[in-house]
Amino acid sequence: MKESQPRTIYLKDYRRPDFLIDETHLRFQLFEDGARVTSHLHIRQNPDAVDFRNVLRLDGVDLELQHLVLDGRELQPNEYVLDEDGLTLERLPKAFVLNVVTWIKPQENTCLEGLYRSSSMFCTQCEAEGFRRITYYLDRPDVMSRFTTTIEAEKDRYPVLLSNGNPIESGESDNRHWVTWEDPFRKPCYLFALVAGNLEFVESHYDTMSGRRVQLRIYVEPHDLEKCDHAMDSLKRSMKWDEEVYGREYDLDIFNIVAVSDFNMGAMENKGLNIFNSSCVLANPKTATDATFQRVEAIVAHEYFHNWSGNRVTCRDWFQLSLKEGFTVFRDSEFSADMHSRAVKRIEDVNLLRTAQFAEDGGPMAHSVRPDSYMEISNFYTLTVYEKGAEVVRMLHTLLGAEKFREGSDLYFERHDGQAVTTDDFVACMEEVSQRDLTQFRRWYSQSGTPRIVVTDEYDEASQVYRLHVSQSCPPTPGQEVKEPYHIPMKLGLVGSDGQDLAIPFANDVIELTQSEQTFEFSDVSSRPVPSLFRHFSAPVKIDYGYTREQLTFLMSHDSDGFNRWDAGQRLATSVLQDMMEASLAGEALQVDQAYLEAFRSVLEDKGDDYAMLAKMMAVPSLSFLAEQSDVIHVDALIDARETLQKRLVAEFESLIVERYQVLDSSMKGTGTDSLTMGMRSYKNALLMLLAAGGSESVGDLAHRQFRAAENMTDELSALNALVTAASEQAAQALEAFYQRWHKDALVMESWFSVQAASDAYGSLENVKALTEHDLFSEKNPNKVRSVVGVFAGQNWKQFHQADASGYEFLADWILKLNKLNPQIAARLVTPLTRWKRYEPARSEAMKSSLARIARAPDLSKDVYEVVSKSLK
Ligand code: B3K
Ligand code: ZN
Repeated sequence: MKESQPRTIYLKDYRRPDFLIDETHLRFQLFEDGARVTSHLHIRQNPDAVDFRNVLRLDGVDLELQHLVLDGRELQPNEYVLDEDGLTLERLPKAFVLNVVTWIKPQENTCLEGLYRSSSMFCTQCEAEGFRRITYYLDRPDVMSRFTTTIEAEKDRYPVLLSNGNPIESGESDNRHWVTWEDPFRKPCYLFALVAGNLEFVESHYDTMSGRRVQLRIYVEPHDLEKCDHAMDSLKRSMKWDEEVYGREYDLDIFNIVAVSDFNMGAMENKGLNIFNSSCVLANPKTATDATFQRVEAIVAHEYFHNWSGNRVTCRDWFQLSLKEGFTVFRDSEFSADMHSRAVKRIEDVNLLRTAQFAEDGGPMAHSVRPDSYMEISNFYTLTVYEKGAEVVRMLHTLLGAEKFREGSDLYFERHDGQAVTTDDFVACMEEVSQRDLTQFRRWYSQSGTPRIVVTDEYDEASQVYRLHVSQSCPPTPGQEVKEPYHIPMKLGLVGSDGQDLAIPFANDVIELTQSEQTFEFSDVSSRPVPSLFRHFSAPVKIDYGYTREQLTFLMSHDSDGFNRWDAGQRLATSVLQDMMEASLAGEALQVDQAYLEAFRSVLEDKGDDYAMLAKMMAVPSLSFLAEQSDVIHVDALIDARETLQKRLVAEFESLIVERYQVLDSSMKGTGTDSLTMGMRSYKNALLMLLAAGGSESVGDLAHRQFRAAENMTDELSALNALVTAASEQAAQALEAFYQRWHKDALVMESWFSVQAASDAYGSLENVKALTEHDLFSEKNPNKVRSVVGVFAGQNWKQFHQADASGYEFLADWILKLNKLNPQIAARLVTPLTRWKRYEPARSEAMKSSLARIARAPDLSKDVYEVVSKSLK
């Protein structure tokens, strides 16, 4: 273990800043061996500081300080204190000007925070604490300043020079040129951005609701110009949606997006200059799958929506991260639901939540939506802060109704415009407009863990009374032994034997749970109904009601709620699979329940045209979902049960599946990306994948034909995936053909890497190691690391969990390698190992010892140290 542990930061220690920075003038001089950053800061004592201390502590990491000038006088080294992570000045006047000159080395910056190089460009990433790698500054979100930025660089290499706001001046001399940008909006430094490179752009415009014309540009490397249209259209749709649904209008005259190939996350909402991981913005049907199209649309929307929920109103401190992220995820998710199928979007979101977020909430890194403490804030950009945070906002929407919720959001934006605020401020606005007491509801922000709801019911035929008994509890999580009851909206349906919903006496069919145990009584119920609980997944909880398989098949075909129809199918499949796992553990023959086969048949025979939904309905629950449902994860039994089920489905229904596949395949060609066409493709390819996973004889030919005839990446990649999954004869040849066709396209090659890393047959440890040595692989590129190492550890259950622990050791080696290069990515990769306590003893021990080996390594980054040390507790 590290000798000196990283410091833990606590929410309870929050203090207002003692100093404010009204103006920030920056000058960047970019060179091939480094960059000089000159800052000119107008600083003053904060009149609202509590217990003011006249000590100015500026954050700064990996900077070479060249000059420090206070009100025109160069300071001598004995007038300030410089240490590893900052600079301290004392006894300062009420207001003063500080000039700081630092020299930094973007070329050597592999952590991809601050100013760094990606391909031939310079770019920045400052959230959460990257600005301190650029210059000494008050790097905290509650210090908001007006920024003016001048960028100076060689003209030929870097013809494009961008920053936030509007360009106001430019000039050139010899072979260098410069541009000055001014951002009229005050902002925290985490929203600062700069890009310099040899870029080209696609341009369009948007006329806002008040009639202002906004120039829209997407900057990319020249060879990516033909991949920008979809992001541009998505941006315009987002701008319109935010005007219509939230009354939010864009506020600058320019909105720029830049695509960057080396990026730690998806994208970043810098004011007026969003920077995107190229994989989350570039798409055309030839090179990107439908799933990518939808992801690009959602992320473009998400970053755009941040202009209000994040930028105009920002976070007081990083514990409030969900203030902007939870709200913005809720906003982007509703946007996608409006653009496509609401039920399908809900299914996808809930799938992610119930597998990955529930696992996080039940693991050693569990934290509340508003965490109480952290060592490294980068570790808290989590599914809990984002996805559970969005569910919490969704529950407010459900409790208040759409109209009051909109009133609350209007009040929030109006009251807090230009401020850095807290999640409490957000809830207070909702409270005020609805006149409701949301004190108990606030526990969703402060308590971690997934609540469990147990429902039992009784029906009394004589009195025609039906009762639901509902109890709630929440298991202990690290640092939180005891939980208080939550305020939970349960959207309920009671489905009568005729398949119709009974009328129930609750506004919008929402029952509010507030106590540990409650009973709800319904009168005049003429026969026993089937309860449809938490429709549309109205709360992020685990639901325990002893459904019979008959009730589940009944709900699958009769529930008026699309999400719950799908969920009934998943529950049925899960319960069947659980029986099969038990049989596998007991060494008995694995039986597939007839009721499930019949339900599956009816999905296949459904002639409706909601294809996207049918694709979801027929999906066999994933290994990760099944693992999350298990008390103890028995890897072999899990795989055995799931594989056996898929084989049985194919054995039983092969001809029907093939027929459905062929009808769809022949009725759709081309590259359309409308919802209906994408839905058809997803269903068709889900059928093909089932044939591949279930050992169909015919899949090799079908997939190979599809592979050769494909006119779009969805069909091409699905066919390749099917061939690889089925380990068919044609697979090796198809992988080679795909490589030949696409090796010049970095993003397409990421899929080529993942398809192999995820496969039993092609993703053996040996092959995966070879992939990491491939010419097109780079350990410095996060997308490549994720597509090989991340996919192997997260999706290739058979190979990653090899009984000899070789998969775990391989992952540990990578974590240690990346610990130095890119700590953020390293810490993310630890996730699969952190779940060691959930596994059967042998694997559990092996995972733990790989973690312990990481923990013993010298010089662990804060990022990795925090995750590993908490996981070993
Ligand atoms: N706000 C950024 C995430 C920054 C992550 C920093 N480690 C992207 C987003 O959520 O929109
Ligand atoms: Zn965000």
